[in-house]
Amino acid sequence: MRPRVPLTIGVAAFLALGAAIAVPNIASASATLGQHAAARGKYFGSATDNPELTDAPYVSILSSEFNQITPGNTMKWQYTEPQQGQFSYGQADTVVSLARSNNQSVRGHTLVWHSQYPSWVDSVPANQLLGVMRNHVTNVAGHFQGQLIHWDVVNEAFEENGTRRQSVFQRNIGDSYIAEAFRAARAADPTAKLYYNDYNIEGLGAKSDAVYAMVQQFKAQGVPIDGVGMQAHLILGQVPSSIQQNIQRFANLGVDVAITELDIRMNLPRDAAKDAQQANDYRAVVNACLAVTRCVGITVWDYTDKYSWIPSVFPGQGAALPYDENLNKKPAYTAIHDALAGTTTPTTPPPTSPTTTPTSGPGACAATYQIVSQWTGGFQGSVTVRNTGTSAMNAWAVRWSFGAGQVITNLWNGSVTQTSANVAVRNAPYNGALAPGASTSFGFVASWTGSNPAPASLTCGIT
Ligand code: 9MR
Repeated sequence: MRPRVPLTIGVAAFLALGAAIAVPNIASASATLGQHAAARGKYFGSATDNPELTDAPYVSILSSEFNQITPGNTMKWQYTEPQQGQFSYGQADTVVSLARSNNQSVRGHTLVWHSQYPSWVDSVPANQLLGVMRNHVTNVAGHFQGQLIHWDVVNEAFEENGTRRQSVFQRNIGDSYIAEAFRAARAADPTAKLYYNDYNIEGLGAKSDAVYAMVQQFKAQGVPIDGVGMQAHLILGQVPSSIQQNIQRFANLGVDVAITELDIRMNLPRDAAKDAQQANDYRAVVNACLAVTRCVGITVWDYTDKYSWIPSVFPGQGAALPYDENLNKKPAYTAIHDALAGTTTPTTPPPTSPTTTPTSGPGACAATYQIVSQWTGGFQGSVTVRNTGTSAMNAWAVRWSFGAGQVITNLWNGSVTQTSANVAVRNAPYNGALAPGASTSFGFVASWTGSNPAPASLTCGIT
């Protein structure tokens, strides 16, 4: 990657002054896509798939560059309910726990789709399919309850002309199947935001009009929809010019929007001109999302050409992602990075050392506070909670007081309340249980002005 000019100037000025403070942290100057997105109140994520997780260099970038993960396949019906009533979550759990260990949020993909479902579904009598679909949604969303930021509840239910796709669900249940799936998902996981997800709805057109009309109707009827996922499997040079306007019109209906499966394919082979066009295209998509407050984040459909789905489905096309097959960054990466960085390029180093308050005895725990990255006006923090006692814990709570007006804007892997300076974080439903010696962590993004000292002390306990 080319050196960032502001860093070069900053270091030179700093050296010239001969200041006697710590050298700026180089890592903060070349912050990750996830860190820059967080600084803009959004996420930048990647899809991944279980077979790729044996590729250590791949996992290293996946784990560090992105702050959101989508399992590309293993939450789909064919994996999660391969036989009727027999649920299987091992592979999806692997992706979710990897993401959690890296402080990344997870989008659930997908509960009801006309593709990648097991053949037994086709044999369910028509008058039983609604119950079968509800049972699937209830079990799968229930299994991951509290662990996901979003669910793609229904995927790709419309044709290009805006009519309903004649899937097995549409044919046997009728138009109401989408609303029914959303209701079942809300009941099973009240904390995940519920999305309708589709492709070719990034710009204005017949298909996005049909989705728009559905969302409008759901809002009027009280059907629990929270967001629209625009997949954005795009073609080089063909980012719809109306993309920002289209995102905004959905936002104006009172739903969030996410770019869920972004890739921009080209006719192979790559060359410099195509790479430059692709960089422009990625920049346009990122800027469109940044321009709309309710556009909450962007996910690339895996991050490297090594694992892209494109060449197998579109022969002769590919090179659609921001890293090449050798995991090298392409011009598209730099374009995304710089668009996300905007005016908030991190310039200040993480200023603090971790603060730890160990305690001992039954039910005792220790909390360690760390600033992961910091930029003008904001920072990402992480707190590790360790059971330092001799018996298992089922719940924990960590408290501290911010010393300089910091305010948490987003926290994951825990639930937070902040009353002026006082912060209390309790475990999420899935990370309260800690054996003696075991630890877990939660992450957060917060704002700061003036200075950002670490809290003087933290307390950790079971209530
Ligand atoms: O990336 C997925 C690929 O590994 C699968 O073979 C394919 C099967 O259809 O599904 C891919 O992901 C799709 C996603 O779930 C929905 N939108 C289109 C994506 C590309 O096909």
